[in-house]
Amino acid sequence: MNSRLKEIADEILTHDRIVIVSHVRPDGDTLSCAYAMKEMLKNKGKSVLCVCHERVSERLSFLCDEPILLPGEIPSDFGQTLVLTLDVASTSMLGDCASLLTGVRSIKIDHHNGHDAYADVNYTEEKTAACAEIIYDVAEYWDCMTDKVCDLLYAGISFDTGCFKHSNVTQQTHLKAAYLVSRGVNTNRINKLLFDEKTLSEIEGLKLTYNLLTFFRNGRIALVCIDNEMKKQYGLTDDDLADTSQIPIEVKGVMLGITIKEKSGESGVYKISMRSRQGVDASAICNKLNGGGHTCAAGGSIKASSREEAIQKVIAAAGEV
Ligand SMILES: [Mn+2]
Repeated sequence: MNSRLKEIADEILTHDRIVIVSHVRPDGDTLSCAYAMKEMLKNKGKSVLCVCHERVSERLSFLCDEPILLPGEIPSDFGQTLVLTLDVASTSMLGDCASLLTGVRSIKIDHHNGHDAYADVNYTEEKTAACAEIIYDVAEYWDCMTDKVCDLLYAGISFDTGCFKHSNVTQQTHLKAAYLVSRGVNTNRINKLLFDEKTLSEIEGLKLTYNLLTFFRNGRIALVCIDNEMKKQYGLTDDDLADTSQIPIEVKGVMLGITIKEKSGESGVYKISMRSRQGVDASAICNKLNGGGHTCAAGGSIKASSREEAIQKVIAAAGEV
């Protein structure tokens, strides 16, 4: 572990009351990091709360030993002296948790491209596949690898690598996972819960996604766009559609896979998720669409008056890059 991360880890331990923040639409990495960090700090006698802009989906709730708090639910007398954000690339990814950073010491630990230095201390490892890999280093440094911490770190790493399939996987990723497996992590159980078990309505969401696949630029771009009317028509929630981002890029020959979903309750706002093959920088395209992320996986958000307009805007941005 490098000396800068050691310094940050040392500083965290100087605080006794800590709020850990996960990013909006909390995923398996941000949650695993938060709950592993909470476990370690609790074992060191600290008071810790895990907080997020919104609730955790049912699928990922197995990662949380107690429900995540919304920012407004932090007891007014908690008296945190540190806010620690894990896997949160930018202010917009903090959502309503952004206000928690005013008037209190803040540390950001992350692994996304781009440098939104919204905290007092900003630590980013861009080449690291999962934020959980960074928290792994902290756990090792603190000598805090309990069974529970090992389970959570494995889940975070597996989640952000698509079960070790994405191009972000490195030798380090496997070495860290191998150690966690040697400690007895039930990889089969965790990976099943993360990737394989789907509800019937999630299957309906996948069916709709496959049906809506459209191709641009001689089949090099595959796109799916789902608006609120469609969600209503098919009785689908956002959770039912959470696993669809990977589908367009699965088509052979596609270099850029795009999913666009109108935000529930915010008509006219479209969230974009992109996956790309080598040579296509998804984060550069998403930078043009009020977002960012990794080279091969990124996201953004636009306003459009119709589904067609949303598609047109996104394809135009992709064309520029
Ligand atoms: Mn992550």
